[in-house]
Amino acid sequence: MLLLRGLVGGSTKRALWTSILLLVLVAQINGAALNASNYYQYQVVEKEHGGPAIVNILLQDRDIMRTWGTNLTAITWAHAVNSQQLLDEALTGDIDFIEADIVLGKLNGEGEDMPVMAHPPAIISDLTLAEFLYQIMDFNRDHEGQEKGVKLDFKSIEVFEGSLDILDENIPNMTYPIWINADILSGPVEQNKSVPVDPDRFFAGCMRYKQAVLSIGWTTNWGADFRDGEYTEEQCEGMLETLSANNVLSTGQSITFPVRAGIAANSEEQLHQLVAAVNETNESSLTIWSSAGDYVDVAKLRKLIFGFGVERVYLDVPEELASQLDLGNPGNGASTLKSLFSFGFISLCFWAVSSWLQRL
Ligand SMILES: *[C@@H]1O[C@H](CO)[C@@H](O)[C@H](O)[C@H]1NC(C)=O
Ligand SMILES: *[C@@H]1O[C@H](CO)[C@@H](O)[C@H](O)[C@H]1NC(C)=O
Ligand SMILES: *[C@@H]1O[C@H](CO)[C@@H](O)[C@H](O)[C@H]1NC(C)=O
Ligand SMILES: *[C@@H]1O[C@H](CO)[C@@H](O)[C@H](O)[C@H]1NC(C)=O
Ligand SMILES: *[C@@H]1O[C@H](CO)[C@@H](O)[C@H](O)[C@H]1NC(C)=O
Ligand SMILES: CC(=O)N[C@H]1CO[C@H](CO)[C@@H](O)[C@@H]1O
Repeated sequence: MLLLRGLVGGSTKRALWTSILLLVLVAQINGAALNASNYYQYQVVEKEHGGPAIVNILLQDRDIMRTWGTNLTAITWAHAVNSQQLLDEALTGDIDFIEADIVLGKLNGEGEDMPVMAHPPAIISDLTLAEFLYQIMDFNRDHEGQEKGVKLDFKSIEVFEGSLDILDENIPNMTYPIWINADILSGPVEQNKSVPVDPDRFFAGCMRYKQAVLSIGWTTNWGADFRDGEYTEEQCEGMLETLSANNVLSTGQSITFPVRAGIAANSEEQLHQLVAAVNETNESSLTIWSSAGDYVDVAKLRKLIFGFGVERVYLDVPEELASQLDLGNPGNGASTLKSLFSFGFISLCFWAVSSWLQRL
């Protein structure tokens, strides 16, 4: 202070003090802006393979915390892992979750019908469900901290019920995420080609796997030539009705709704209502999936994802769509404001203060 007094005098001194005061104020505002954003939240833990910074969340009801992150869209998927070769690739690859389909069919086309890994109309596979689960468990045992999650998509109620013995043996031993998926209701667009999995029988079977996430959706009819079509209010209400009729909302099991990207993009309001309704009693999320070649309104889908937030949306879509979504760039709105505050505010204020000083 003494030094300052000796060096400057008169109006220059007053201007300097005002600018120091302003700078202190600016630094404080800037700090508060950083705190108000989720900036710190994303900086707590680095993901193992160098993905975005993340924090711990609980994916199952055991006391196992994992660093999957609050950014659920950053979780990576191997989709339709329905053969030995694809399973080998998925296990050695740098992905978090293995998704596969199960039908009642034949191993290598021979012998009795049993649960095998295949997507209809295929009913022949070189991989049975039992072997599939065994190999993943074996891998996960040897790769602590890099375990892969499993999502099983059961294509009929017959194959689900025929798999219960295998699931009984395996699921209690799983120390990693397990999702059980089925399309339990007829959905968009006027889908009437495939028969949904009977919801009552499906939930009855699922009740014994408290640690499993229930992934429950609608059958869909969509593709490259579709533009209109949405998850209707009736379809979402139907989902709520079957959930409450089967007491699913009182069990504490986590729920995710798998929705097809192109259709979900048109259904923002209904999906918000659905998730909010389930949220009253239980945790729920969306899993956005897409088939290669599906028409998707990318702008609308981005809006949907940022509307729910990346901490509530899993994203299992082809790479092309994922890159079009450009989720690293939230675009206009709150997030832009956030980064403007975080990184641009100080320099903006320096500029303001210095131009003000020049006018004195
Ligand atoms: C920001 O949050 C941290 C931790 O909650 C707190 O210690 C710090 O004082 C806050 N800073 C400001 C400028 O509010
Ligand atoms: C599951 O764990 C039990 C007890 O440790 C063991 O006896 C059983 O063989 C395991 N099952 C599988 C499929 O690994
Ligand atoms: C399925 O839906 C289409 C289009 O609405 C309709 O033309 C067809 O008759 C329906 N088929 C059955 C079996 O209901
Ligand atoms: C879900 O419920 C919690 C607690 O009741 C609430 O804080 C949160 O805002 C709800 N989220 C949505 C998306 O409705
Ligand atoms: C979430 O993950 C996606 C995909 O990895 C990434 O592009 C995006 O930047 C992440 N967002 C946040 C807020 O971390
Ligand atoms: C994860 C979660 O919120 N679970 C709750 C689901 O609903 C039941 C009944 O209201 C609660 O007991 C669980 O804690």
